[in-house]
Amino acid sequence: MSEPTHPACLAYLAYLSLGSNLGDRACNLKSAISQLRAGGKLRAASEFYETQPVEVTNQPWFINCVIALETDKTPEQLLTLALNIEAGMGRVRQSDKGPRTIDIDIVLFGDEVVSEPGLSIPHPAMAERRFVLQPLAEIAPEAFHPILKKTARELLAALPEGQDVRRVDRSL
Ligand code: PH2
Ligand code: MG
Ligand code: MG
Repeated sequence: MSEPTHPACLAYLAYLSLGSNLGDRACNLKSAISQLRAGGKLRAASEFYETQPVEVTNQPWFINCVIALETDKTPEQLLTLALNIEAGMGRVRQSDKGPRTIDIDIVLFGDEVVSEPGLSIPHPAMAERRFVLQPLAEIAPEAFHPILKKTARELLAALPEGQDVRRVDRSL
């Protein structure tokens, strides 16, 4: 991102969606969250939710959560950190949207809009995904989608029925 729109002195509030459906899912999320602290200040972390797989449905249920990270990194730097954490945790990209030990997606980055190869912010599918909107609305109901001009709370309320999302005990 170029200088005028992203002065290095300004911190942005980024929302990241984390998901795991292989191995010890809750443990994987906790490990990723602690590693993401390298990217800024962890301002909030949602509860953990066990979620029905969507889009590619013949795979194990996920555990998902959303965190808020105050960061002075650029979106590209934050993406690089996320990809490095995924790789370090042994993520193997076997199939698009298939099973994974850890997936870290930037869903919002302040009210920035980013459209680059490999990085689209807001995340293009966030408005259709209960596994993103429910934890996001839990920690930030007023988080604002800069293209759809709607809050997380409004997007969640507009979702059709379906997509089972159940809060789970973090210690499980
Ligand atoms: N991620 C996907 C595709 N489908 N379903 C759930 N419940 N949770 C996810 O994190 C998820 C998914 C692609 O990233
Ligand atoms: Mg994803
Ligand atoms: Mg991803």
